[in-house]
Amino acid sequence: MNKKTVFSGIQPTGNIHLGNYLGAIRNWAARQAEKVNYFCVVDLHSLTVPQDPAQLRFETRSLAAVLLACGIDPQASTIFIQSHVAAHAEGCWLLNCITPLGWLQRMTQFKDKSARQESVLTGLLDYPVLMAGDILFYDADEVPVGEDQKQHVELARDIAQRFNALYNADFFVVPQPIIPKVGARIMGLDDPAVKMSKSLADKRGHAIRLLDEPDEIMYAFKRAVTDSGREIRFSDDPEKAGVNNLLTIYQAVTGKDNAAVEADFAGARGYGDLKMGVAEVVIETLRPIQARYKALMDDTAELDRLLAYGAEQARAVSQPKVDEMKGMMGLVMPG
Ligand code: ATP
Ligand code: LTN
Repeated sequence: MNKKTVFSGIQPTGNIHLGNYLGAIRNWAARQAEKVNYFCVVDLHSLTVPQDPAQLRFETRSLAAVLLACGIDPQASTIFIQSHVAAHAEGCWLLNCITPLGWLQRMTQFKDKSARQESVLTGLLDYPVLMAGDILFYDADEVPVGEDQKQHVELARDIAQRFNALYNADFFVVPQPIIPKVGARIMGLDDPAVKMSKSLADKRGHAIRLLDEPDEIMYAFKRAVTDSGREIRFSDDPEKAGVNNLLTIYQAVTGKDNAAVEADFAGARGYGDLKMGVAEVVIETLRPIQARYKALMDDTAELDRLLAYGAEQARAVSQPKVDEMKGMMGLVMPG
């Protein structure tokens, strides 16, 4: 039986949080055996906004350790750092040269992020082309992402189809975005109208970071914004977005259905009990992950060895694909 190929990318911009775990990493780990998997720490993507070099270096290793701690198995999957595989940057250039500028200017993430910055880097505009290459150079069929990245995967589809049409070949697989239903969008605890996000996670009380101590997790849940009522039920009323978010987190962590989740809080005296209940299940879920993370960061030689092995496997797939593209586009191959 032919297994589907899945490509997942995550940026090492620090502050990896519960939204990333429930919306992305956890689902990646769960499906490893059924698919051919690539897990990529996309450090080149992080350069699209200014970075402190020492911090980026630390965060890249740290994120790789988090992924391994969350259950990504280097025997079952290919886990690697994007910049270790030169085909990504090289192939991005080739894709740039068939991608119309207007496609990139339309991207909502570019419009949002560039509006918040004084000086916008070229890399930020080009970000979705680099991402398209990540996916296309591995012939990925599926790309698990949160709702916010769907437009970028659709752009990767457009780029794949354009290349195939221009060179009259069935060369790139046209990938599908895979969006998980539960936990697809975890909102900020301090403001349930915005998604929990790494870039806001330095603000105390916004996010649960995967490496937070139990006390800090308790602090953030205790201060979570709710509403002036006392009804604990799922709801799409914007007024009740805070309570809905807490229930969504509880549901994603416990795997219970809506009715069972609401039943667990039927006897609650108020939102205080809800917050404590959610905090407890989150703390217990993160405890073993944190222990495995610490062990990996205490032995970086082993971590680097695992990543070198992953890069070698990734190169063996993506470099021939990019070399073939070069030939198709009229570049002379070295003799
Ligand atoms: P940034 O704030 O820099 O945009 P981010 O927190 O959105 O960062 P990404 O690196 O963009 O994190 O995303 C990593 C993965 O986690 C992606 O698949 C993304 O869709 C998913 N993800 C991010 N935030 C959430 C969230 N709040 N809920 C569910 N999934 C999320
Ligand atoms: N843009 C994505 C990260 C990313 C990615 C990818 C995701 C880069 N390359 C390839 C899936 C496939 C983000 O910020 N979440």
